[in-house]
Parts: sequence; C-alpha cells; structure tokens
Amino acid sequence: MLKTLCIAALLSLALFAHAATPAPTVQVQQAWMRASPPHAPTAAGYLTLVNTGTQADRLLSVSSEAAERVELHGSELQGGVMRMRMLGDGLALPAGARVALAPSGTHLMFIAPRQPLVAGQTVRAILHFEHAAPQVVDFQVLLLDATAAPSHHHDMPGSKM
Ligand SMILES: [Cu+2]
Repeated sequence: MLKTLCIAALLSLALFAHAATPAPTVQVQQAWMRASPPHAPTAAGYLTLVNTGTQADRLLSVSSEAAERVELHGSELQGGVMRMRMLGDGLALPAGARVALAPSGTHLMFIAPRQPLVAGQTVRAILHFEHAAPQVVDFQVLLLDATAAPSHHHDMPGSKM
C-alpha cells in the first residue's frame, strides 16, 4: 500500500516536472515558393516562424530532397541592387517573436532544384532548430505572378534569374 502511494507520488512529480518545462516550440505559418521554369538554378522559399516557447531558439539549417541543398539567405540593398548573403550561423528566433521570411528579405534558397516547381504542388523540407525538434514543412508552390511581391535578384555564380 505504502509502496503504491510512493510510486503514485513519484509519477505525479514526474508529470509535474514535465509540465513545468514545456518543450521549445516554433510554429511554421504560410510556407510558400514561387513556381519556377525548368532548369532554374535556384528557387526561394518563404515562411513565417513564430517562437511560442519561453526561450530563444535558432533556425540552424534546412534540408530537402527537392534540391541539391538549401541555404539560409539574407538580402540587403546595395547601390540600388538587392544582394543576398548566406546566414552562416542561422536565424535568431527570440522567445515570442514572429520572424517572417519574405521576398526582398530573409529567405530559404533551394539550390539546384531537382524538378521544376509547378504551381499547385508542394515542396517538402525539414527545418532544423537549435532547441526545437526538427519540423517537416510543405511549401505551397504558387504561380510566378501570383503575388505583387517585388522581384528578387540573386547575384550568385551561375545564377541567372
Ligand atoms: Cu537567395
């Protein structure tokens, strides 16, 4: 009887401890890409990340079987030309913050997509965070002129967009 009570107490303690330290959580919203012609050297992916956890997190990398590799890029205006740079140490996601990846800003760069991106399809990728568990995301492919978003030029070797 006493033993049973002890186990019950331990179990409830364990449950309480678990509830007191929620797992880091990052919500993914509005993941999309623009449809691209065959043999396009790159394709940009956009999404919004919301850190609903209580500690800062970081998007470290992205993997996808739809491209040779996926890089995290920032964009900045230099002499009237939008240039991008690789974010080597990832993207900071402060606790409670909503971080939008959008045209002319931070984006995911799918290098050498294995297939043309066709509107209506989805492109699957996996987001890897510093704390949160890896997360599978399906990017919705939209028509090239589906949004009024400004064009985004990439000055990468071999990239002619
Ligand atoms: Cu880029």
